[in-house]
Amino acid sequence: MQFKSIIASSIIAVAAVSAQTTTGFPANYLGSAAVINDNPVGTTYSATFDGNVTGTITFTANTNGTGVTVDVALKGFKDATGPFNYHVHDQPVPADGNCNGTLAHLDPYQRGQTPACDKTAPETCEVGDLSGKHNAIPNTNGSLIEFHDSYVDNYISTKSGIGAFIGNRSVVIHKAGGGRYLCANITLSTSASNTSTPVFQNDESAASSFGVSSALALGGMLVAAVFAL
Ligand SMILES: [Cu+2]
Repeated sequence: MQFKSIIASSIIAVAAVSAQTTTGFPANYLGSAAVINDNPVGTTYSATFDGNVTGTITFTANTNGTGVTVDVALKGFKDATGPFNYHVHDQPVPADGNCNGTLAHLDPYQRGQTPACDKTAPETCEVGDLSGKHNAIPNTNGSLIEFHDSYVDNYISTKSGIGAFIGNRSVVIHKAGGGRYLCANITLSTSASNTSTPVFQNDESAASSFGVSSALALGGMLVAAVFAL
């Protein structure tokens, strides 16, 4: 209940209500990230890579509305040196594909990149710092790797209109040293079915969305089976 009122209010209100240590953080740091507990259930966003890395990162709101499950299924990384950090960045990829156009990490609480994210206190990390809060993609030493990961992140959100919203932004994968390696837009895959202004989706389009993400995750082997459903 308290979080709902925080979310509905401005970011200034978050800073005022949150009481935590800000030692070592920038002076304008607004404090720990709120757990988002009213994500629209059934909403899925995804970022699909189709180049030197192929695959998808899928963001699905949990069924109780709290937190977002992130499924990472990526393959490639032969032509670059890791470990590869990856983040949600503030802006989508511009038309020219230049990853620099995605600007900085998603960081609605203005904590910045220093000090480094502490996995044991993810609420104090940049909201978009997925590899910092969870796992980086390991170095490949020039060989092909497939990276799979799945985790819940309580601070990113599929609810539009708040700072933690990940839709219409992008994921950037970085090389060792921080240079931008690849980027992909985060786009809506499946709409919520229980929003206050319902958007009805027919079964066919829902099945198509499901088919695309599943097929990518399973190496394209289940396309026929899914569409047969
Ligand atoms: Cu980044």
